[in-house]
This record gives sequence, structure tokens and C-alpha cells, in this order.
Amino acid sequence: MGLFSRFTEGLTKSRESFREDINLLLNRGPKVDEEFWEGLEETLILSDMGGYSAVSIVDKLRNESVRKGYRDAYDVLDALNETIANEFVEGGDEILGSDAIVLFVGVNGSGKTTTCGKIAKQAKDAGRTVILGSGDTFRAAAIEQLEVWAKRADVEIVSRERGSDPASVCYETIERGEQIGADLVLIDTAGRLHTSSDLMRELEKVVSVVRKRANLPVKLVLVIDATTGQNGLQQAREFNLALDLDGVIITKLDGTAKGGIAVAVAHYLNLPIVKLGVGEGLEDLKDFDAHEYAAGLVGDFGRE
Ligand SMILES: Nc1nc2c(ncn2[C@@H]2O[C@H](COP(=O)(O)OP(=O)(O)OP(=O)(O)O)[C@@H](O)[C@H]2O)c(=O)[nH]1
Ligand SMILES: [Mg+2]
Repeated sequence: MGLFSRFTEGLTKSRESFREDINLLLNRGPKVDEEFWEGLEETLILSDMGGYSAVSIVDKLRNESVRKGYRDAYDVLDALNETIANEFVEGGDEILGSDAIVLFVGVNGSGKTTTCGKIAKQAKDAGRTVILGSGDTFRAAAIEQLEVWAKRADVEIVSRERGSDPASVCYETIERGEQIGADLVLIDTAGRLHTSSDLMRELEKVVSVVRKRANLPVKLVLVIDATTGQNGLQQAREFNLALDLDGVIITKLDGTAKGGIAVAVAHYLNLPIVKLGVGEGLEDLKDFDAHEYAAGLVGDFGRE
């Protein structure tokens, strides 16, 4: 299966759920009246795009509808993809595209370690010199898990025993990366709740040590599990407040109808999407393309 189909496949649940709601709306006829706009806004909110994005998208479409003289609901729906695509922020590709030290942060189980491994493999295959650092010293299994990914990706890894200071592991990873001429240093961190102030402080300390030692630009990437929907947005807000994030990766898009969360995160936090996780396998990591994503989310609504 090609990457595009795997990706659109990944958004199937989101798209189907959206289509059902829109079809209900279209059942009352294609007239563009107040009821239609309200229904559209509600549908966007239900798809987890969040209230602010939904209002902003509908406002833009309303203006356009007057300006361009849309005839009916189908004209509006044709313009919807483009309007959603415009909600996204540029710059996601650059985060992994150039030399960098990247820290993956997020709540427990969001997909940090898996994503770190997938990225290591992609970058290695693209001819880059990659090193992995196991900054999750909290669980022994986490270290082993990243070691497995390092083998799969065929890249070097720096890990220390469970209970070690995560900041020192990061320090050593950067040092080792410098020795081997790594142009991409990928550091996994332990999952933590955005509400746990002790653990958030620990993460701030890790980031500050990394910034001091860094020989390459440092990028902080939040990994969000799409299935958590609006809670993912709350996480993003808190992590961004504490760390000033550079970008976001959305995982588990394959198993959820909550794909709209990507729009909400981009809109609320003005952060670019770096990659998308659409499965558990090595290859299930997709580049983000705003137009493709919007199309995958909304689909086509042809006139009958
Ligand atoms: N379906 C699906 N599963 C995923 C995806 N990404 C990760 N997973 C699965 O989600 C589970 C948790 O992934 P991890 O990578 O261990 O998550 P983590 O954020 O490192 O977890 P902690 O280190 O415990 O905080 C694993 O079973 C992964 O295989 C994805 O894009 N799609
Ligand atoms: Mg992990």
C-alpha cells in the first residue's frame, strides 16, 4: 500500500464519521441558510477540531460564500478542505529536515518511543547519521524498547540503567553524537502527566541541560495520541506553557475518528505538525501535508 493510501486509510474513521454528520445536514436540502451554518459548525466541533477552530472556519466560509457567491451547500463543502488546510501552520518539515537535537515529550503512552524509533529508521534510510538517546530512565522496559528500535533502525543508542538521571543520559547522548558526527540526535523522554508539576519541572531541567550542552539546534516535539481528543489539546497547552514547544506529532490516527484534533492543536497553539503516526509498524509514519490532511479528514461531497 502506498503512503498516500495508508494515510487516507488512517483517517478513514474520522472521514466516515464526518461524512455521516454532513449527510444528515444535507438531508434537509443543499440550501445555505442559518441552520446549515450552525449544523456545519456543530459537525466540525464533533470531529474534535475544537470550538475556536470550528467558529473560525465557519466564519471564513460565510465570508467567502458571500464574496464568491456560493450557490449551495456543495459549493461550501468544496471550499471546506482549503479552509481547513489554511488553519495549519507551516514549518513542520524543517524540524526534522535539518541538523537537530530533538526531544520527544508527552503524556504516558502517547507513542513517544515508537515515534522516535520510526523517525530514526526514516532518517537513517535517508542517509543521515542518527543517534538515539534513552532519556526515559524511569522504566527498565522503556530502555529495552528503544534498544529494539535502535536495532531495527540500525542506529547507535545511548542508554543507562534504570533510575539514572535523565539529564545526564541526554548529555552523554549529545556528546556521543558529536563524536560520531550525528546530524540528528533523537531523545526519548519518560511519559508524564501535564498536571504533575514535579515531573514537568524535571523535564524543564532536562531541556535546560540539553540546551546548554547542545551543538545543534534543539527542538521540542510533543507527541499526542489522537484518541485522547480534546484532552490532547489540554496536554498540548500545558506542555507548551512549560517548554515552549517547536512542533507536534499526532499518533494513533489509524484507530480514531478524532483526527480533527490536529486542526485544534495547530489553531490554538500555532504549532506546526511534524509527522503523523498511522500504525504501530516501522513504516507507519507519515509526512504531514495540510491539504492532504484536510482532504483525508473531510473527503469529497459530490453532487448527486
Ligand atoms: N495504532 C497505533 N498505535 C501506536 C501508534 N504509535 C504508537 N502506538 C502504540 O502505542 C503504544 C504506546 O507507544 P509507546 O511508543 O510505548 O508510547 P510512549 O509515549 O513511549 O509511552 P511511555 O514511555 O510509557 O510514556 C504501543 O503499543 C505502540 O505500539 C500509532 O500511530 N498507531
Ligand atoms: Mg516510551
